[in-house]
Amino acid sequence: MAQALIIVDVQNDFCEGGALAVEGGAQVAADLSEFLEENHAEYSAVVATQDWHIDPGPHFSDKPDFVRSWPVHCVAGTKGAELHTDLDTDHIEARFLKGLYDDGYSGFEGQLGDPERVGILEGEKGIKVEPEDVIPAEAPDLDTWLQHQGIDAVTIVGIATDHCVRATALDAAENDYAVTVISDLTVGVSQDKIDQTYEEFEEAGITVISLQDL
Ligand code: VGL
Repeated sequence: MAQALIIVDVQNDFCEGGALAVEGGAQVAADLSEFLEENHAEYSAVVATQDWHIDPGPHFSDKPDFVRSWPVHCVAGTKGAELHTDLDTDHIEARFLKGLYDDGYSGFEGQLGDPERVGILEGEKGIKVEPEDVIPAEAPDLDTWLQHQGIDAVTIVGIATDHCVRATALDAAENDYAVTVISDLTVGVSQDKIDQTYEEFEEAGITVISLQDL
């Protein structure tokens, strides 16, 4: 089996000090860097997803319920939308940007883009670059890209267990990948919803392991 590692939304805004901080987010970033150093060669591909909001409608709210509506976070092109500083990006070969104009919970809604090009293009051209300009019109979505690489199994880690990790893992199973989630390389928002998520994973045939099982 050709296996990809999908790192979901390990972004500044989802870690301590960010606009929608999930407790333990920065620790996941650091632990993932260590994990990548030791294990990157086990994966045919290592990719990351990023929440990349431009105008996501009711996903943003002044009175968020933290279930379906959220404080403003991961605005495309801002520091909060960048991958967390403690995450070593050396082995990440592709980024998938999602949620430009909607919730974008699942990485499978993401398209290949290069978020760091915003600043570079602005420097080169001396003009304001729209965040969506870093996603070419013909950019593949995550499923198309994985298929092109011959990937048939995915391991999913990142933030948040009960939202974007959940949606990405369920979509991966739906798209017939063999799916593994490494529980201690994820962190979530609400314990009730995390427990519910693990039940859904079991029903969907998703394997949940901890680092010790590796
Ligand atoms: C997420 C809440 C709102 C996530 C994204 O990445 O899990 N959670 N938007």
